[in-house]
Amino acid sequence: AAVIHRTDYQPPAFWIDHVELTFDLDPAKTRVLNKMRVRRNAAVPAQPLRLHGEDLNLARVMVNGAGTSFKMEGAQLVLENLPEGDAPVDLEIFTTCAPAKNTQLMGLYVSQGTFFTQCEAEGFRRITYFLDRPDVMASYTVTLRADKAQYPVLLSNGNLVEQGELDDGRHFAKWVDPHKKPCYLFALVAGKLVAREQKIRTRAGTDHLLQVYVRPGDLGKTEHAMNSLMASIAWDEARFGLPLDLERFMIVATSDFNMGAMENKGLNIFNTKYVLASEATATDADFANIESVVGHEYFHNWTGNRVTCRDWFQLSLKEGLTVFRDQEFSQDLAGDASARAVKRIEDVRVLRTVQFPEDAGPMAHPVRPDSYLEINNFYTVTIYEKGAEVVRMMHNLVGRDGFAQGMKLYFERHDGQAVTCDDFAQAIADANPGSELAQRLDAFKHWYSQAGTPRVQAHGHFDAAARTYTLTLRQSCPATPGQQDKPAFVIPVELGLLSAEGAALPLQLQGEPAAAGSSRTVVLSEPEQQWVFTGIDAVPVPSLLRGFSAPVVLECAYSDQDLLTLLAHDPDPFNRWEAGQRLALRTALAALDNPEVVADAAGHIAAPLLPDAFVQAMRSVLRHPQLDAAFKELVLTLPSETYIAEQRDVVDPQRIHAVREAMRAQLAQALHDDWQWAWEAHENTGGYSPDPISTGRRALAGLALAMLCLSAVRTGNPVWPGKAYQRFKSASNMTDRFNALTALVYSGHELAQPALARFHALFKDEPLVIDKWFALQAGAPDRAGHVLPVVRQLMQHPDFSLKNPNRARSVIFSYCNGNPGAFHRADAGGYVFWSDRVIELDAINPQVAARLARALDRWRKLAEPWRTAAREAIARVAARPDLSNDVREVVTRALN
Ligand code: B3K
Ligand code: ZN
Repeated sequence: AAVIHRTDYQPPAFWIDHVELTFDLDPAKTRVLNKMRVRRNAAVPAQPLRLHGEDLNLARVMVNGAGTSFKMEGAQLVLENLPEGDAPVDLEIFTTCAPAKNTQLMGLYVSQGTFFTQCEAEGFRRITYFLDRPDVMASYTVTLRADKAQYPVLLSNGNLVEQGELDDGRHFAKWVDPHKKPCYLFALVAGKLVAREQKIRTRAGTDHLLQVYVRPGDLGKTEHAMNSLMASIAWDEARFGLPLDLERFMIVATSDFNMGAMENKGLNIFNTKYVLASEATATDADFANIESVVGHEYFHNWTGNRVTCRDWFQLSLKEGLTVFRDQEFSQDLAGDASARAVKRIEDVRVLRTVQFPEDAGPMAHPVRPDSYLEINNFYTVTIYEKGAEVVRMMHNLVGRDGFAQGMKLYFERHDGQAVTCDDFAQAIADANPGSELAQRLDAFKHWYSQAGTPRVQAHGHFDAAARTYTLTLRQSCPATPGQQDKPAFVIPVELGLLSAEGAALPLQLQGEPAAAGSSRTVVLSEPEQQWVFTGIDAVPVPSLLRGFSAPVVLECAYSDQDLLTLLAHDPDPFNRWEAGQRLALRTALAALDNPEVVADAAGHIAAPLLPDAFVQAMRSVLRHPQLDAAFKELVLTLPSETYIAEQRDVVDPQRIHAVREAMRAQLAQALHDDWQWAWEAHENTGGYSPDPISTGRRALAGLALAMLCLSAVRTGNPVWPGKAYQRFKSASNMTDRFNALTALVYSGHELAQPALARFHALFKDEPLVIDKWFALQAGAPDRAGHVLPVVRQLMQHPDFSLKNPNRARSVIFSYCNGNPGAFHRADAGGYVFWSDRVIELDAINPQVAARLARALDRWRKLAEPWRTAAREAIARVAARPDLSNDVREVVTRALN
């Protein structure tokens, strides 16, 4: 296999205008008749037609109704003798494939007796020979034929135009998709499914049928998904003027799916995890995820489907933009400024704990990558979440209305086309002439081409005599693979200034007529720049990068007192939270460096690490009369082990775990009475509703209970574990029940075992809940190395299966990717386990294996003995001759 380079892009030699597909569906051998109308692309020199194919059995090729000669070049089917000239040619290709054997879940596969497809990025070639590239857009007519008793529901993209009976108990359905689309958006589903249906009339007055298809027993869990879909449709119309362009919009859920969901035109296919929810089986987080994933896939209907990517290097064109849109959707639905900020903090937390490490590791790549071996490896947090940050910066630079204008221009120019990230940025800038974005567009686009997380160093200088405060910002960006020196980024820094008492100060820049509001954005576009604020009477506390206005690491020599001031008074909730995180991080880093801080044999650090002022500040937040519970929960949650590790050049994962656990235990004990108050004040949220206020209350109550159990275990007091067990048994919703279970398991109390057994018995027929049961145990804090044996045992459990991605993730990923304290064992047992699973999974499902392979991305940072052991484990995987491209690319990059 060869590396593909962005700059090698060539337009296709042929267009495919129309496709007529006929499927005879059979799990062992499905027959696919593909009739295509192709024509030469007159803009490029004449050349043979090369069609992609993978794992297909080719039976017949015909050109304009007659047999033809062809040859195979590797997996490609090459037709050298097509008629010259630009008259359309009718090509007919007949192949078979074996869906039941398809464990990769790419192309056509069977899940629990139902047929599904997944074609993005390059799965369509596993269904038929085709020009499997996103810039070839065709209209589709699809006929599905199958046994009626086993496959009563037959779905494909677009509109159902005909259906009827065939011989031998078979039936058929014919679907026509009126919209041209790239083949990665093709989908079919066939099986025993039932649908929740909803008819809607949009603002524009058009009627549509919405359907959510699930397995028969699951219909009762589809209400939230349907509500989320209706909300998405209304939102896109209201905020961006983008209407639903289909008579019928379908969502189908499957329990075997490689990722979250897929935006196939008019026929979204979803992982059940992002569709099914009831208060008894799904947590608040599940409800929120469903809302955002349903929104995300729906929003792709315009950003991705109507306007798609020219090539896969432009993936963030649709993904970054659509993540931005789903984030905004969730914020708009959440309501007030506080709820919006909570969502923003959660999003930034993901960015910083997952994307920042990616951007500093061996897989670092620009938002628009330059090369890849396997495109599936580039469905990353950089393409998605950093890509969304890039769109957010554009949005903030041109303003909300300006951005809406830019979107309008983007669709005016490019509807029905396959375009590039440049086209998008150009449209936003052109719609906003004179904006900061338009003025610096070329430099701004470094965000697309340069990998790595920029660092911004801030320095303030107060001049009492001149009554000025001079802010100096300096930027740099670490080298990343293939990129040493990088020109300056365009970095919008939203900021404010506070007095020592926490009052907002005027933000009048030297030379400006009058003070603007109490928050404004300066744009750092040089390696170093200064801003002079006038009319400042005392040393201010700068509140920088408000709302996380750019995806950078901000370094500022804050005193503890500065941070306490920000934590208590910053009107920007993001920075208020950030101040608390900085204080906690500071303590963690100091403890890591302090040789006097030592853990005992059990890994416990007894000495108090957190200063009184911090504990006091946390108490004030917890008891604050105005702050929302959701926000309090975020502030009272310490930075993750992964985030702490990222701040270090050399990482001792065990020590980080011990330090963070000690900080947690201290907070648990020092605030015991406050936690008790928090639990009592928030535990009763009344009837279940997944709204932000009740969600926040449950989150804070859950944290309080966890803290109370933690300190109870340390003091030997049985009261709170007993209460947690009662709550676990009596809870009327999954959030409260699972929080109580988690409190018992994480604190290591003996009641955890009976609770786990009871939980399994209660939910043995709910696969998504059993996933939680597995994940909780594999992700639990390690005590004397107990987690790895537990994980090995869990893999022997009758409910475990490596073939089901959700289940594999719930055990293996929760341990390897989500539990650093347990995974990084000094005896290398975690790494050996990891390498075995990567190899095992690769034979089944390379995409899932390659995700797991990323667990040791940051091995170079590890202290000994972990570093050597990790390198050996990666080398062990790399030594396998038969690896997929997916895993090969990840381990090769890791070792280079
Ligand atoms: N576009 C799909 C992701 C496809 C991943 C293929 N390996 C889901 C999404 O981003 O909406
Ligand atoms: Zn997407």
